[in-house]
Amino acid sequence: MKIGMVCFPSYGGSGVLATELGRHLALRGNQVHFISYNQPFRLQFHENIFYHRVTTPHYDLFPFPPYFLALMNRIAGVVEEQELDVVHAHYAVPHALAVQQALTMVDRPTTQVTTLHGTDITLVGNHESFFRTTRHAIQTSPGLTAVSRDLIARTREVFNLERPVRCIYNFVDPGEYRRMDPETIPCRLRYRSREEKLILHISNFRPVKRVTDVVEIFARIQEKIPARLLLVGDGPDREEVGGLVAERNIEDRVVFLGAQDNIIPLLSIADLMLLPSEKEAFGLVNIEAMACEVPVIASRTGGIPEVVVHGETGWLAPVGGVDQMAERALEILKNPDLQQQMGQAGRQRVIENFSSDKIVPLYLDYYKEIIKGAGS
Ligand code: GMT
Repeated sequence: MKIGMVCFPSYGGSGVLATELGRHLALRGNQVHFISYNQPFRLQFHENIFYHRVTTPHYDLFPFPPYFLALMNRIAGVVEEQELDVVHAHYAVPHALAVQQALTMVDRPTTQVTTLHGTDITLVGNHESFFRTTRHAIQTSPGLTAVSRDLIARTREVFNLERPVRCIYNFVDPGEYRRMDPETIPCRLRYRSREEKLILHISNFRPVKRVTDVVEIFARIQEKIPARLLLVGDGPDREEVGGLVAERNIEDRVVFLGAQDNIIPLLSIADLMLLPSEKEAFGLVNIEAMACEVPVIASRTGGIPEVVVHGETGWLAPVGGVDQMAERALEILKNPDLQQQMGQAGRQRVIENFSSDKIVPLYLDYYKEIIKGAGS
């Protein structure tokens, strides 16, 4: 099959998911064409993977570079030149509409699948500036998937949508995401001493992630046991988080690592993952952690309860419940057997439900179903 992938190339769950999906489809013999303004950051070479850059010209008349027009133009060109069977739009805004409009410009029966990732519905798509276009694009996309059952429910609620939406969860490759022997990781003792517990948070530091809650939870943990906090990622709340770390007087216990490409060594030296988000359609980072046998403490919101099993692979608590999250964290960190048990249960859950072997065929089957529908 020849598949177009339209996604954001930067750090962020939807881009990572699209890139990994493209890679696994290519490994299965499909030809995959990425179309974006930059090469997706985790994209590796493979003979079945192609990258088509979208360039937006600057012109005095345009106060804002018209990326949407350039993107549509590029998609239409690639569809025609490469004779694509399907174009997969990741993130509704603006990709769903860009693909839809591009396909009206070509003389081919190429069809479209759109995947909703979360903030495209809960934060961006429902903004009054985008509401009508987002609703129209997702209403008319031939194929529509969402990354959790909760996101499907939110989409129906926000857009008053009745059309079918297929739930296809995020995935990881458990062959790649597996706990390395911590003794083989050179940076291990740089971030923690042997007596200390290591708590990890990875995100884009947007307000929706509530990274200040991570600091509050950690401040409570380190009062009771020797521990360090490793913060991976960067974004708008970075300054505020730094300020809170200073205010709580825990600068010597917190390490800011910035955005990182390879998080497997970091997951492998971690004892616990914290994700206290306000909203989270799925929480890709939770399955990355679980695959590396790291128990997760997260908020009971969005699609997280479909992923993290309360009391089995970690603990869930209400959004903002920092005291409760700190108590649950201490329960795990003070009990190595429980930590190991939850870690192993997490990995097993990923293998059974969120592995590339289980999920990638679901996308392929869905493409075939939509292509067949478009041809009939
Ligand atoms: O919030 C992020 O981490 C980035 C965001 C994105 O669109 O890149 O992630 C969304 O898509 C991921 C992949 O499907 C999901 O795992 C995340 O839960 C979702 N983020 C939110 O809903 C806040």
